[in-house]
Amino acid sequence: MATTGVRGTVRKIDSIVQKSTTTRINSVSPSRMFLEYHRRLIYVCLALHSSNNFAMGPYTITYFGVRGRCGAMRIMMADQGQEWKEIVVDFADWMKGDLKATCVFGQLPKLEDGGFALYQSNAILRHLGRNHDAYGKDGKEAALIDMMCDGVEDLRLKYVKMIYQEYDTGKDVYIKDLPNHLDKFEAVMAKNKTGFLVGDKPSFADYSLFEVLLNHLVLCSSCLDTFPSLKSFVEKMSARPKIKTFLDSEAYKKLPINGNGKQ
Ligand code: GTB
Repeated sequence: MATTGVRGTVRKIDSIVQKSTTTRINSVSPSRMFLEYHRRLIYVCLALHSSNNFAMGPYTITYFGVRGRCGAMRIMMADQGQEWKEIVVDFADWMKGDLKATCVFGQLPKLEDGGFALYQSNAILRHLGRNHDAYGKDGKEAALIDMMCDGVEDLRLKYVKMIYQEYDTGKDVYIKDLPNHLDKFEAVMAKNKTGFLVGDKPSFADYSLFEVLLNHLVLCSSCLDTFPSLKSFVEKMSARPKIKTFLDSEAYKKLPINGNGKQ
């Protein structure tokens, strides 16, 4: 992923530099032109580096006062040693509609990275993955990380549907069926042997899986008992010093998992 990003940027720089060199320095000698080309390339690189293309914080999350769709990104930023600000939106204020009207899909969360605004929690995780080198070492790892993130999203959507739409009638059935979903993650985790889904360090998909598993342990404390690799994954992620500090913080503990109080 990083390679693709750099290649894309280099192509962009090339086209900018080519335009400027052909329009302004086509009357000088080839050697002078070569030097001028590279001088301008460095200026463009510096300009891009200090623009939003390479922005890495300060981040601001705008969301409701719950863990919900922001749990994974918060854990990821904490583990990466990245500070962020929170704008907590009161649901009654949200219902007035003014903020909703400004959101691309009429929903939160929103992440601001400097002057760059982004919606959709998984797009935000990917953005953080790119910024913090948590998106695999090459294109194939990045594709596998995308696949695992989409797998976590499928499970998260089932969980959210049960929580918000059928908690009283569907919780027991959901818990009974849960092993049929967790076994897929167990198989991937056991096969990789590094303690992470893909590669040998945490990716944004690991943070997403970790957070969804924490929620499931609240729903059913024994749900990982038959999944040793997932159980060990949760224990090791929870023990990472910056994650531990975050999970132990009042800021984290005071937030309900979901917006309707069910968990
Ligand atoms: N695909 C999107 C993503 O991944 O970011 C889904 C985002 C989403 O569902 N956002 C919900 C939202 O903005 C909040 S998460 N809802 C308001 C709307 O659609 O107008 C679920 C949620 C619901 C209620 C509360 N609450 O009452 O505090 C908190 C969170």
